[in-house]
Amino acid sequence: MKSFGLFRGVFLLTVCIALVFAQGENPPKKKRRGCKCLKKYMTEVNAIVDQKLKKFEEKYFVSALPGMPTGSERLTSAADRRFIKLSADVKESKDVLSKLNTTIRTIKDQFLTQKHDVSALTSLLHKMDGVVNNLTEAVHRIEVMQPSQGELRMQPSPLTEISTRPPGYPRDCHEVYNWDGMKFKGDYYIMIKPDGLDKPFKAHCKVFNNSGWTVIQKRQDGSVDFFRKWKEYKEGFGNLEGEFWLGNDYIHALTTQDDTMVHMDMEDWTGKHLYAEYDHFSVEGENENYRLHVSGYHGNAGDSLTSYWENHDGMMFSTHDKDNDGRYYDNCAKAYHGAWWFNNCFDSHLNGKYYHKGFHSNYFQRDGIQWNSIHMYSSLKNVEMMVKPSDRPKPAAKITNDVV
Ligand SMILES: [Ca+2]
Repeated sequence: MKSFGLFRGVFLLTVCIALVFAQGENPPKKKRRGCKCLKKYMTEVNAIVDQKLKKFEEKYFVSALPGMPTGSERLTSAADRRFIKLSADVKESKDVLSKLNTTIRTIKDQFLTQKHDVSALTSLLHKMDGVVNNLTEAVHRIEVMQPSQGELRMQPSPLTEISTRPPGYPRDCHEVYNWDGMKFKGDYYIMIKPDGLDKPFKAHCKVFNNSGWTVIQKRQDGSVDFFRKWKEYKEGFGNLEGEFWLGNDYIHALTTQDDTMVHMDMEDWTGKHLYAEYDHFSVEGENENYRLHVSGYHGNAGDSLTSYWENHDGMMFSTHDKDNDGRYYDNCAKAYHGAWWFNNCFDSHLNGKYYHKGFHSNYFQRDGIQWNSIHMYSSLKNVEMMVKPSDRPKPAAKITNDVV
């Protein structure tokens, strides 16, 4: 109130002084009217100022804050309240903005830090996917194998099974699998010691079809020469992680300690995967020239080991430096660049020459990796031979009517 009255007084005095000076600078030609004239001017100016202030109040405050007191008091209180409220709003908004700014800066820092690790995280996620898949498979297998409550009482506990595990090296890969040493599908490299051997050797073990298989032969890229001598086939050659022949002495030990089955995985150059499995497969010792006994074919590759046309069952092993084959006039190993249980000469020969793209140098030569029921005149791309104890019953002994 006080400040507004003072303002009006100063304003009127300024107007009067201005009028006096204006008259002094431009003296009228007529006679001066004196104090009456000044009083009249001041009254008129005062009326104009009041009118302007009233309009200002009505325009900016009365309509916005109805019901408030009139006059300069209302003007001041309304303006103060609005100012205080606006100040509070601004302060609150500033606080909110400050917090938001801090949060955004934190998120930005975290993003910049994590950006460098995105590729590593992606790789880790892929690996975790693989682990999760394997675990899912293992859980599924456990669920399938889980015995009923009645069976559970009859079974030894896992602890008992572990305590009965024999000391020393496993006899083959399947034994490791049965000890739960190979939980997941894939390749393993394990020291094994079949019966009859003085010392262990490193084997390539493979898990599939809920079994642990010992790999005895592998072809995949032609990196290893298979045209080798008797001694090399006896002891084995190549690289377990690439191409190799395990060795006839090891194969003999593996296939005679238990009734054994063999599985042959094959792929041709069109990408077709085929397999042949024989329920009973054994190889005699060196003194019998590693003679082969094989029977019980099943699979989708066709039987090229015990076929009518060229039966390899009962044949001895032959290399180019030791001819034990069934062809009296020729050396099959030498003629077909490999080593096998040749008859006269073969219906299958998985140790032949590796031909990239499968074509022989001579169409009729047939010295490649052959399984005739798949292809007669082209060589295979990938081969894997593996053994495990047979889960099929042995064939019944032949009944004879001989009179004793
Ligand atoms: Ca011969």
